Amino acid sequence: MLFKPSFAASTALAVIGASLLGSGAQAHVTFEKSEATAGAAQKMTLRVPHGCAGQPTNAVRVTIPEGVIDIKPMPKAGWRLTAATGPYARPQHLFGKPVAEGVKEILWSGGDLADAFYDEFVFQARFSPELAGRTVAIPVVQECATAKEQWTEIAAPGANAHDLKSPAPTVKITASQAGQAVFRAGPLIVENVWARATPTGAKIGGGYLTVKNNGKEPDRLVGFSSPLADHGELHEMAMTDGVMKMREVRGIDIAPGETISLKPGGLHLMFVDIKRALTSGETIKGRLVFEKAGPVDVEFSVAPIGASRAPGEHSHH
Ligand SMILES: [Cu+2]
Repeated sequence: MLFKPSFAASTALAVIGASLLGSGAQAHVTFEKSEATAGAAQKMTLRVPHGCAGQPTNAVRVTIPEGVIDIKPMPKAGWRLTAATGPYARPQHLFGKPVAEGVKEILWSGGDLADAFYDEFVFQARFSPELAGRTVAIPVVQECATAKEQWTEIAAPGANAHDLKSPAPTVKITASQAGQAVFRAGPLIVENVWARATPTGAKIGGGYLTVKNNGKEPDRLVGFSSPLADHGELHEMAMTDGVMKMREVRGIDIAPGETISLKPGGLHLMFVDIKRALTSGETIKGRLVFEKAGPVDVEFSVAPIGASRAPGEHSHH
């Protein structure tokens, strides 16, 4: 007489499981949302759809990668929560202040999540603006009595994560405002980084941005390079023989509290001897070098040929 009800119960569970997990036959550990915004606090919900080879899950261990800061895991009834901290490979910034260390691992342990059940593990995270445009993998390990499920495989750049057997859950980081990422070097904030598309056969291209100096000391932009150009130069526009022409300058000073704008018709970056045309819609890498703040890697959003402002930037009234 007990057989029938228990059979019915397990069938009902299977149906619940199927509706929660969709059609994936071998569901992976994933985040509920596949995208996150750079720079802002994000709620990250990790979905655990099954145990390890039939065993219940007793612990969930999450490794926090570089550039992911301001971590606050959510406590969970029936689980012990610990967060291990450590130094960052390079300093991050939070609310304009440098942060040298933070949570590197979250561990929910001492729980008992049956293989047939589903649960969610939640934490707050903030993704560095430098991660904008990238897909970040966050490795997770499920620990059971005598087995583990290691969701730690990370696709090589450009490779397809779908080919992995146990992929780390990923989240694609989108830029914070108007499609533009924010880059930081010490007290300097570099924004609105863009370039103009170039006609076929062109040897040079223009790059533009704004730099704000939030520090107390003056700094100076002294160098620019890009893998797409033989070399980079800093240029200004100046009157030569009654004609406005561009010419190279040694450096561009940024006083404390000042914001300088590099824009068409004024100060600008020059991609010199480009290896191919810059194409509207693409993102290209570059590096700025400041006298005090040092090098900072940036990404240029490429606007159409002859554009006067960055992609997504609105005109000011
Ligand atoms: Cu120029």
